[in-house]
This record gives sequence, C-alpha cells and structure tokens, in this order.
Amino acid sequence: MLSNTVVIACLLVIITTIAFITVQKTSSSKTGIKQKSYQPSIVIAGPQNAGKTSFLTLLTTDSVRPTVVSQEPLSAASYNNSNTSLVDFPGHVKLRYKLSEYLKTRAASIKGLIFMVDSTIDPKKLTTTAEFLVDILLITESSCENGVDILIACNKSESFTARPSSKINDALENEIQKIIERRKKSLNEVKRKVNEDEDTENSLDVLQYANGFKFANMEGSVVAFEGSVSKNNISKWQKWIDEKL
Ligand SMILES: Nc1nc2c(ncn2[C@@H]2O[C@H](COP(=O)(O)OP(=O)(O)OP(=O)(O)O)[C@@H](O)[C@H]2O)c(=O)[nH]1
Ligand SMILES: [Mg+2]
Repeated sequence: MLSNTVVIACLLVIITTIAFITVQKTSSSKTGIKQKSYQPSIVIAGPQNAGKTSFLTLLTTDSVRPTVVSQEPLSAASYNNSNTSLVDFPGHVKLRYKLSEYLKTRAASIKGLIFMVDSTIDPKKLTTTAEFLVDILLITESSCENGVDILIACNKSESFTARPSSKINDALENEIQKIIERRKKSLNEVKRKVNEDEDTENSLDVLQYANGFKFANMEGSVVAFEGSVSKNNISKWQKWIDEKL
C-alpha cells in the first residue's frame, strides 16, 4: 500500500517536471535570440529618398533642412525628454544589414518602427519596398513575443501624384502575399534539389496566414498614415510616436 503511494508520488513529480520544462521551452523558442536590455528606441526605416532623415531633422530641430544620403544610423537620444531614442537608418540596399542587426539584437527594446515610404511611388512598382518590409517583419514578428508595432508613414502627401495611405497599405499587403508565395516556392525547390525529406523550420511561417497575408493578423499592430515633412504636416505620425513613448 505504502509502496503504491510512493510510486504515484514519484510519477507525479516526474510528470510535473516534464510539463514545466516543456512550457519553458515553448515560451523561449518563439524569441529564439537571447536579448540583453537596451535603451528603448523607435526605429525609422524605409527605402532611400523616402524622407526619413528629413523627418528626424524636423522632429528634433523644428525645421525642414536639406539632407544628404545617409550612410550611418542617425540617433536622437532621449527624444522629447523621454527615455527613448529615435534612430534613423540608411535606406541604401548595401547598408540594410545595419538595420537587420539592430532589429535582431534589440527587438525587445524597440517601442515602434516607422516604415517611411514615398507615397508618389506607383503602387505597381511597390515590389522592392514590400521586399524590404518583409525582411523587417520576418525579424520583428519572430524576435519578440508581441512583435513590434509599425507605422507606415506615407510621406510627400502634398504632391499631386501622391497615393492615399489606404491604397499604399492595401498594395503592400498584396505585394507581401505574392513575395511570400514566391519565396516559399523557391525554398521548396531548394529543398527538393538537396533531397531534404524532413520539413525544416521555415522562417516564412510567421507571415503565413490561412486566408492570405493581412497586417491585421500580425502580432504587432500596423497602421498607415499620410503626411508631408516638407509641409510640416506630421501630426498623425507625432501622435503615434507619443502613444509609443
Ligand atoms: N516633396 C517632398 N519631398 C520631401 C519630403 N520630405 C523629404 N523630401 C525630400 O526627399 C529627399 C530625400 O530626403 P531624405 O530625408 O534624405 O531621405 P532618406 O529617407 O533619409 O534617404 P536615405 O538616407 O538615402 O535613406 C530630399 O530631397 C528631401 O528634401 C516631403 O514631404 N515632400
Ligand atoms: Mg537619410
């Protein structure tokens, strides 16, 4: 009788330990990367010539000034007397690794990411912009539990060729779905070529949803607002930043 009780007690201890280890593994595997704690920041990223540095300059100096092509990240420490810095990254393709490294190591301390686009761009030519956004989302959606909140800042809205932010939002969603399908297809082709039977972990999974790609299904929230740095029409973006601070 006594030995039965001891056996049951031992079994209970073993089962509880296994369950605890499993839960621990599941919650840490999503983030994958161990992150140190860094000063909180809001990232400004996006393709070349979108107006990122112009925006940061306007926010920090209250004036619109000429800019040069960025080659290094530009940081405004303690923005608006907060504990948060604003960091503007160069849009040039060859310098994008700096943004990727930053996102991978600091995702948990990033309060928001502003993805700035030139809204005069023809929506049919948004593919390279969407490719850039996919590369960002693959990191932000997998590097921390709740993703990173994103503002798609559609700049240059004063131009008569500018498209409304809702159109740019929808065009980006459609492009992202096509990019995911293309990348998945080429991944599968590579797998077939190397005769890989096992289903290796696919990083694209974080952006794949049953009914196609939609920003609304992501962990981080995504909003798109228009604005114009040159006309000092940036109140919607400022409000978004204030909410994140
Ligand atoms: N029409 C118009 N032009 C703008 C606006 N904001 C910025 N620009 C112009 O866009 C050009 C690029 O601005 P930048 O701020 O240097 O662009 P960036 O995104 O920092 O570019 P990279 O550093 O190369 O990644 C400059 O000639 C700006 O004057 C705007 O609201 N309207
Ligand atoms: Mg710049």
